[in-house]
Amino acid sequence: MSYQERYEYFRRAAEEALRGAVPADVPEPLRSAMNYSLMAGGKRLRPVLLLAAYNLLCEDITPALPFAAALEMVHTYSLIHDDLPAMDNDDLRRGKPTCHKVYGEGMAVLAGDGLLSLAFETMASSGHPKAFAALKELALRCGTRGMVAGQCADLNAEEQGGNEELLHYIHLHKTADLLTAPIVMGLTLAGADEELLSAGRDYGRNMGVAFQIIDDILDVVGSEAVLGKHIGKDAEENKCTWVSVYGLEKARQDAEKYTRAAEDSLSALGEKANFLKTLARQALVRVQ
Ligand code: GRG
Repeated sequence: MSYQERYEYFRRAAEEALRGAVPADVPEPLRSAMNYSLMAGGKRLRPVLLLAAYNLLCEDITPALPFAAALEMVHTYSLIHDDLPAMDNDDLRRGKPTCHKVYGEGMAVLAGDGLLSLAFETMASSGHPKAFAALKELALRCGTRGMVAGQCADLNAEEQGGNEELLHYIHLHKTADLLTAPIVMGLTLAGADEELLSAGRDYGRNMGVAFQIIDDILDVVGSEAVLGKHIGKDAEENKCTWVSVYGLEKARQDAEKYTRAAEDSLSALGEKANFLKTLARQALVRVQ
């Protein structure tokens, strides 16, 4: 299978796991609001990362699917809440009106809350023998010392101004934590040893930081039509980004540096790591 075919294989499997994941007895309009954002497309990068990491050790990816779905639920909740007027105040996401524009702010808050708790319900109901360890990894990475902490620093920086230390903290926690979780969860579910888990953590951290640097760059030079969201907002809102702290040129160089570190962290795996290495490279040259 080529890289593209493999990505599509994992993406489709995740898409299928998400279809019908919101239970039928969730009251309306909450159910529609959750499904609206969950099924709005996107790259499905986090589920793909989890399935690829799992697939390094296990052929049949079926047992990992509830965890792949859970990751996308958490990611979607974070996007819904991030788009609210109280945070980034965006009206466009994934090329569509944001959740609160369609369902109202109150319902968007609840749709995010609902997706977050449904993610943990989905993992807990999987019956996988390693479910508890995977669930704990996601709780730590998305919570108050992970993504939520990163978002807190991001909001604070708007008020207080940014600096290098804050910038690294934001990139590590707001973004890299939720890109490291899939790798560690996939490997954990597949029964990896500590050496492989440690390599996976290094890969996720470096790829995650590079991913956010590119996001910062795209907010300056990207295309709104391709990205499906407004650009130029970071500067408008005085955000602490790799571009605002280091400038565009160094941002490009550092994105390359972190991507190479991500690739290198998997070198002991040889050819088996080709998909994840290519994914990190593709993330570097992405336009959306
Ligand atoms: C509200 C707790 C809370 C956290 C929000 C996700 C997030 C943290 C903010 C969204 C804005 C942003 C730039 C986040 C950094 C992570 C990132 C680049 C998200 C976009 O992820 P993609 O590119 O999106 O994978 P798609 O739409 O493809 O899934």
